Amino acid sequence: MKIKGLYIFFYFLTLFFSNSLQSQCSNLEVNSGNAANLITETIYYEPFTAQEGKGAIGNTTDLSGCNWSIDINAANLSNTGDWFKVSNVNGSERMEARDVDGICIWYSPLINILNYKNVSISLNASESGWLESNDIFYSEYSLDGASWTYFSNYGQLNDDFNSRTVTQNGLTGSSLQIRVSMNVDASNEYLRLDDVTVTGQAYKINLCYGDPLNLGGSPTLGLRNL
Ligand SMILES: [Ca+2]
Ligand SMILES: [Ca+2]
Ligand SMILES: [Ca+2]
Ligand SMILES: [Ca+2]
Repeated sequence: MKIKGLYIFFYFLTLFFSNSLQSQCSNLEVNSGNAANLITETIYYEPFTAQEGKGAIGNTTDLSGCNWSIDINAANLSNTGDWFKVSNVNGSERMEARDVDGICIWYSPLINILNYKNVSISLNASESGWLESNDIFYSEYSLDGASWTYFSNYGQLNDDFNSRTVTQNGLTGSSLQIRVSMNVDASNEYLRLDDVTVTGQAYKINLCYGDPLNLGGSPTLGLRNL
């Protein structure tokens, strides 16, 4: 009778622990295959929503509340009909250049991309009016503070390009900054920037407390002087 009682005790003990372990680890999912846990996340997105009027109009600049900046030192905004500002175009706010007579530059903030691989940038470039070859829309990035580099797809647009999605893929580093240079020289010519987006891939995995995780590499043995 004693032995039978012990069996029943261990049976319920086993039942209790197996149930509690199951509930603890219900979120554990193991995927096999190459890079199965890589997911794409949006790191930075600028749609210029609710920022109408931010930027420069004539000789007045207002960037309050913006995390981006501009440089209009090379431009000539001679009256309030000349601007490099956020405008509402067909219901969507965009950064817009009109009659600026010199290079205007839009700068993104410094974007932290340290924990991501395969970082991609995309932005929407568009124009309106009859543009010429000296009306330009250049998109560049700087990785880890290095020199400015044109996006690989449509990094240098000019003349009547209509609308383009400008892209750069496959970046890896610590920090990223984007700048867009525009120049148009007539009041019926417009260049517009919208939806600046940075995405990257990161490893995501849920682990239960006590589960082993091998991150690769060789373990090293440290000996302390006792
Ligand atoms: Ca927009
Ligand atoms: Ca002007
Ligand atoms: Ca055009
Ligand atoms: Ca022109």
